[in-house]
Amino acid sequence: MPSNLTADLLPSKPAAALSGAVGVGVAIAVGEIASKALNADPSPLYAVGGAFIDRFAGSLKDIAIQLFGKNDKTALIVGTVIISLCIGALIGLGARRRQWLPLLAFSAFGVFGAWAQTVRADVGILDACLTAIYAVAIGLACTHLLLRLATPRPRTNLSGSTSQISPALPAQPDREERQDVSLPSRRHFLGTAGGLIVLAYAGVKVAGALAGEDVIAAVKNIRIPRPFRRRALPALQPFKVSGVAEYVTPTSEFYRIDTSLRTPNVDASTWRLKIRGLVDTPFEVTYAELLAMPSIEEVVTLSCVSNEVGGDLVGNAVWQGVPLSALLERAGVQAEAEQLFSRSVDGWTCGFPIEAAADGRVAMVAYAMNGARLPTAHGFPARLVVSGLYGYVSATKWLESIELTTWQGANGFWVPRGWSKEGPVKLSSRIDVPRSGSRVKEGMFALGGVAWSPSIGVASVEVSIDNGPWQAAELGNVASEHTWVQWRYVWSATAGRHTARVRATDQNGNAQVTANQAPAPNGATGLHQVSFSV
Ligand SMILES: Nc1nc2c(c(=O)[nH]1)N[C@H]1C(S)=C(S)[C@@H](COP(=O)(O)O)O[C@H]1N2
Ligand SMILES: [Mo]
Repeated sequence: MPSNLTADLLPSKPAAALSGAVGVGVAIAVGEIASKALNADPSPLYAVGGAFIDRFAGSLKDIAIQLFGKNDKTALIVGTVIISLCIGALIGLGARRRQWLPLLAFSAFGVFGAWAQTVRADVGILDACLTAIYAVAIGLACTHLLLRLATPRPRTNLSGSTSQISPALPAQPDREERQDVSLPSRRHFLGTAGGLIVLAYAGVKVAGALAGEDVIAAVKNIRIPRPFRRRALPALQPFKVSGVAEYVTPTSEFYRIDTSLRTPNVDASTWRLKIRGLVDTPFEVTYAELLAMPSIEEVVTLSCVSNEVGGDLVGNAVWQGVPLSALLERAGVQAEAEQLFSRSVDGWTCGFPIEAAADGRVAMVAYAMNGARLPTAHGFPARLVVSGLYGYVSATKWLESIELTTWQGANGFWVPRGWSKEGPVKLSSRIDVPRSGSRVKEGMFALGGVAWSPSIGVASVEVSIDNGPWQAAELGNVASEHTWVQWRYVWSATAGRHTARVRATDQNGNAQVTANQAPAPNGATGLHQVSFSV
């Protein structure tokens, strides 16, 4: 039974699968560690996840994709790891009979990771190759080590005769010799596999903590200067309806939307903002230089094009930064320039007509939000804030460059993915109180909410109960036309089921669009309605 012998000298199938999976797991971990050590962000794992978003974000035209909440992202990374481990298990199984297979398959993994790092994000080719080489070499070594530990060996010095197996000329041993095989130690194998998993996991954790500490240390010393021109907040609001969004959204509650799988940790000491393209004098500014320029402070409502009618992807914050006009003046914008196109350190892009940076509205490179340096999640060290434009065409976080170009010269990230090239914010209003489905007490009751049309301003808000006549709501105070306004409507609640609708008119006299339209391709329209009972 020569064929049995061959089988006996192979690792068992579960052991082989585990060897391959552990090797791939170690390779992924080494990729994480190496990219931290080399400061080559994103790591191969995250770059592959990011490449996936780039590729598929638009083909699924669902607006949920533009939202891409935090949980989806975790799921994407966990999914990528699980798929990789499964492929690793297959590699291990294949390696039982084809010893060359792991080398080939791991190399393919390495090339794919390095490709994603260099093409999807601009990690340097050298860093990407080094990361891939470390990851492949160490992962491969682990797989081979485990496979060896799992492989039964012929005992050599028993009879001093023919128990030696040559791969080229398989021996045809008899029954006795078949028993001259030392079975691998299962304990030794599992112990080694477990040890490697623990080491890999610990390595990733330690590298992450070390990298995080650097950034925290660097950021601790940042002092935000006093703005050259302040914007006063309304001293007092004429009313307060509990349950209505606060006038200034606390930073911790400010919505967050971006395609980045891991918030870029930008080192402010080496960061440069580049201004280039159709300008007379392209230039760069450092973080310190940016902070030293005369700055403005403005209250601006930012909103996401994906916000549904009644949705909460909108927030109002105090932003401090350098007016775009000052930077553009210094660069000297040429006559052919039509579009202000910006790029983030993680390769995301967007663009808007250059007029928006010059028509007097708030348009700035912001470095502080609600009185503190920009949080990482909202674009540290600097981002764009342009009043009246949806975030997807204007609000580049982790800003890296501003390029002046023609309108045809470039398309932002979302444009080829089914979203309009121009994205002015649509006049919108929302009911915060009562919540849909809630129950309120009989008698005098205040409905309330917010309405916004940044850069134009809201002139009036009206409420209709049970499809009755439109009634004017009271409006709160605002810092400027760039912010939302809180509204209140006091109503005498009668027992029963009711509906309330809200509509707004802007400072130009335009009424809110009542026809229902989904967020894609350029923002939702329709009136917000809630149903409640008394
Ligand atoms: N680098 C980068 N900047 C970005 C995005 C992104 O995906 N990447 N998304 C934009 C979108 S769609 C919106 S709505 C705003 C949201 O800003 P916030 O997360 O600070 O609320 O950021 C914009 N800036
Ligand atoms: Mo957005």
